[in-house]
Amino acid sequence: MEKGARWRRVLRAGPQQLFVATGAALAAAMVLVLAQPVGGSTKTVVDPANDRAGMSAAVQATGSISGAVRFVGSPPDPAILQMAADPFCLTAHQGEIVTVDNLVVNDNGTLRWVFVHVRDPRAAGRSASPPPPVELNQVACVYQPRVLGMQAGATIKITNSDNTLHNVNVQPANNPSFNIAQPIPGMSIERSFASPEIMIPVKCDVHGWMQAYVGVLPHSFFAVTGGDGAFDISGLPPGDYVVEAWHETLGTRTLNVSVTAGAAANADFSFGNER
Ligand SMILES: [Cu+2]
Repeated sequence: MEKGARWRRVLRAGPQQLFVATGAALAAAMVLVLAQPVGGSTKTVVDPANDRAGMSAAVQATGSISGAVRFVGSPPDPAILQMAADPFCLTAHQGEIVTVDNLVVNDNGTLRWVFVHVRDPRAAGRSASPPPPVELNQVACVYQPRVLGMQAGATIKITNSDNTLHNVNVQPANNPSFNIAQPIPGMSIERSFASPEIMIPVKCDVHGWMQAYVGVLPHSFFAVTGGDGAFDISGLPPGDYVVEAWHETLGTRTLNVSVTAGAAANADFSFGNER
């Protein structure tokens, strides 16, 4: 019922009903007053009957893992991409030098496109259902992004933003494969991967240089490094974890990390061509 209508009905009511309505309003006001923090601090009262396995405490008392992924040594000169096979791709990058981005060393000496994830964390802290959707786009004959993470069961939307033919060729090891042509700009498909898999390669058979990787995990504790090479994984229950950094040409590195509540544990990875 609309709020005003309810009060109009109350005002038209007799003294007895008005007394009941006023009493209910007073009780509601008292609840509001009692719910205010006392002495400037907020205290959450947990009913033990509804707090099976201490879930409320676990949700509140989390920590994070953050760090950077460095490249040690002299980065190789990146190879230049030849896009002449498709005039659309060539024109889209007119005046640019496009390099193969399978090993991108940032200006600060860190690595881009590293998939960092927590191996086998405990069940606590998994994200809500359904997990958030992700997108993979094909723009100027390059995948955006090159590396992305998602949760098992989430939707991945794959779009062709180009006025040329791409095909999305996905050949996972633990999930069903698919190979779909997208000849028209704006076309998109939506898929999902039920099983965790690191990493699922995505490629285009029309443009041999087009390559992307999708990491699928049963939880939300992952990140992909960008132009600053840094990552931050939050919401972890306190405990000891193995954190893995994956790079498509340099392999994987692992670190043992202890997470405490309310703190950021450091995990700096190093890859390189000098060991
Ligand atoms: Cu393509």
